[in-house]
Amino acid sequence: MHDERFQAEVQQRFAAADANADGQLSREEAQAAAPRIYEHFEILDANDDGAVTLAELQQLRDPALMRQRILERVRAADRNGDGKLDLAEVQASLPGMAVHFAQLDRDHDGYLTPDDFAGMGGF
Ligand SMILES: [Ca+2]
Ligand SMILES: [Ca+2]
Ligand SMILES: [Ca+2]
Repeated sequence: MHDERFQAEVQQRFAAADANADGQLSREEAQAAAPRIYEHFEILDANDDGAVTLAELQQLRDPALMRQRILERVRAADRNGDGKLDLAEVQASLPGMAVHFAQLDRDHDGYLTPDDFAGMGGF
């Protein structure tokens, strides 16, 4: 929370990726220049408006909030309600993450669970 160097770095990377300098990263901007943000776009876009702002990134540096947000997202994407996400569910709701499904699925059971997201962050 008080890591100023980290903050400065995030701000710098954010500004570099914000091609139209509107203070928000669209999905396209993130995909082009901020792959780590793109991968987690739907989670980082806390208000679901299709754009990630610096404020949203900073808010989710709080591990407790991040965890809560992930759980919220997993629940929303989990269409068959089995508590985990298969590739089809991820593709439908979290397209940025679908690209890295195999990597994220750390225990290789073909599903993403909240535990698979536990090490996330530090983007
Ligand atoms: Ca932008
Ligand atoms: Ca947003
Ligand atoms: Ca499911």
